[in-house]
Formats: sequence, structure tokens, C-alpha cells
Amino acid sequence: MEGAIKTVVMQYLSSAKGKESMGGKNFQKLVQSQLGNILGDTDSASAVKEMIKGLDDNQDGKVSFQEYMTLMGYLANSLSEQKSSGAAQEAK
Ligand SMILES: [Ca+2]
Repeated sequence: MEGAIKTVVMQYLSSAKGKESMGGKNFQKLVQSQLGNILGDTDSASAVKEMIKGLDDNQDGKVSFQEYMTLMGYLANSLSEQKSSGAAQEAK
């Protein structure tokens, strides 16, 4: 589990290139490369824009680490719901 948390943090930091928030393009690259299986529509710029809108608490058009954590929490939550309902296929 420590490794998983490290991965989540390191992926954000490298995608944000040392900045506090990442813009739409970097966010799309991140979700495309890292969450393409779990999230549909990561190839669609407009779908990713909508995703950012949903996460963007302070409405600066960028995804801060805190806002990215909202996405991680959401994904973890929906994964656990799928698992507990028995509908999920084994993650690869
Ligand atoms: Ca923001």
C-alpha cells in the first residue's frame, strides 16, 4: 500500500512539473497514461475538460494536488462499491 500511495503522489508531481497545479493538457496526459482503463473518455479533450470542471474547487481551470485527491477518492470509492457488489472484474 505504501508503494501505491507513493505512485499516486509521484505521478502527480511529475505531471505537474514542479508546479502547484497542472493545466488541462498535463492532466489529460496523466489520466490517459495512468487511468485509461478505469476512466472512459480520456482521449476526448472535452470529456477531460468536464472532468476538470467537476474537480476544480477553486475554479482556476487547473488541477491542484487537493483536487486530484478528490479524483483519487472518487475512483477508490467507486472501485470499492463495485467490489462489494460483486460486479467488478478483476483489475489488471
Ligand atoms: Ca483548481
